[in-house]
Amino acid sequence: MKEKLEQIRLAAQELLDKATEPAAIEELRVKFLGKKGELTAILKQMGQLAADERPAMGQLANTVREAIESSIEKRRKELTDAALNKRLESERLDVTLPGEPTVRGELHPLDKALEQVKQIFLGMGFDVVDGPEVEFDHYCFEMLCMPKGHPARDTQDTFYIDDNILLRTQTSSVQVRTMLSRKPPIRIISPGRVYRVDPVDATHSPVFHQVEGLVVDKGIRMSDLKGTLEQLTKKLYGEDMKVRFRPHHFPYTEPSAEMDVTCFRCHGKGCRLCKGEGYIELLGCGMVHPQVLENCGIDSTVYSGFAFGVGLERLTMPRYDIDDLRLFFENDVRFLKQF
Ligand code: 2NL
Repeated sequence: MKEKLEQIRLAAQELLDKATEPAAIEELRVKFLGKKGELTAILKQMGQLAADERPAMGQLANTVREAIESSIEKRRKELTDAALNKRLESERLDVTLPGEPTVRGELHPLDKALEQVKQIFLGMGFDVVDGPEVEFDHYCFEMLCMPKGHPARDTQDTFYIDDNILLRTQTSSVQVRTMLSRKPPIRIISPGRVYRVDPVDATHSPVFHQVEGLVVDKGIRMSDLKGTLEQLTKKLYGEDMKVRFRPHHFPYTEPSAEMDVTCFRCHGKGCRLCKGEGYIELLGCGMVHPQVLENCGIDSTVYSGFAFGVGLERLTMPRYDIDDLRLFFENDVRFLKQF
């Protein structure tokens, strides 16, 4: 029996050394140590032994069982380690290889210009306010003294969703919404995308960007309007820039004006760009019409205000010497890289 046990131990070791799969090892365990296994079979024969031989043989059988068990565990671990190493090897990453360079983009020139405009107005205590591009006719036209059929609507034709909903033609609608929801003093600018029915050419686009500004408080006067817009001009284009105001008409301001700035090309001497004037038209502005204040629930006998509107493209083009509006929207990197 002693020899038999020794044989089993050797046989188990030999088979284990040959095993290369976890499944084979499990098979082996059953074959030797299982209920119907070889070692178990031997143990069952212990009864036939003389009583004084049993303890020593029992101990030997246990030693053999433990030896096989620990060999199985050892082999199992060897196999899983080998499998892991193989996987690590095949999935090895060379972290010293040069990476794929990420091409870093830049802000669009319009975004850069807008950021600058925002900073200028934030510095003067204005809030930046946002609003919907799909807007009610009511906020875009009616509240601004342009009822249906008003001739001013012809020059600001837009895309209608239905009779009362449209793509906004100016961000005045945001200012109206603000006057309805806040109490004076109000100091805001409302930049954003606006829409007009205009065929595309070098100076027109059905989609462009506008920055409107609005101040409402007690005692706001034309001089506040002029000072604010002069400040904007000097901060944007340089301290030597001059502004001038010409009378104009908008249904929502009274009086209304257009503001010109020193010609960017000739610096005031007169050239082809400014048609000898020395000035270039930049924006429209005026004192908020008392009726607009009243429409928004603001007492026009107590409060007054000024407002202006300017195209962001128009504001940006002379700064970077861009002569065609379409360049902004074509997203040609050769153009975009220049700023
Ligand atoms: C332009 C210039 C302008 C305004 C916009 C405005 C807004 C409110 C009340 C009164 Cl809530 N005015 N905005 C004022 C003057 C000019 O835009 O050329 N528009 C066609």
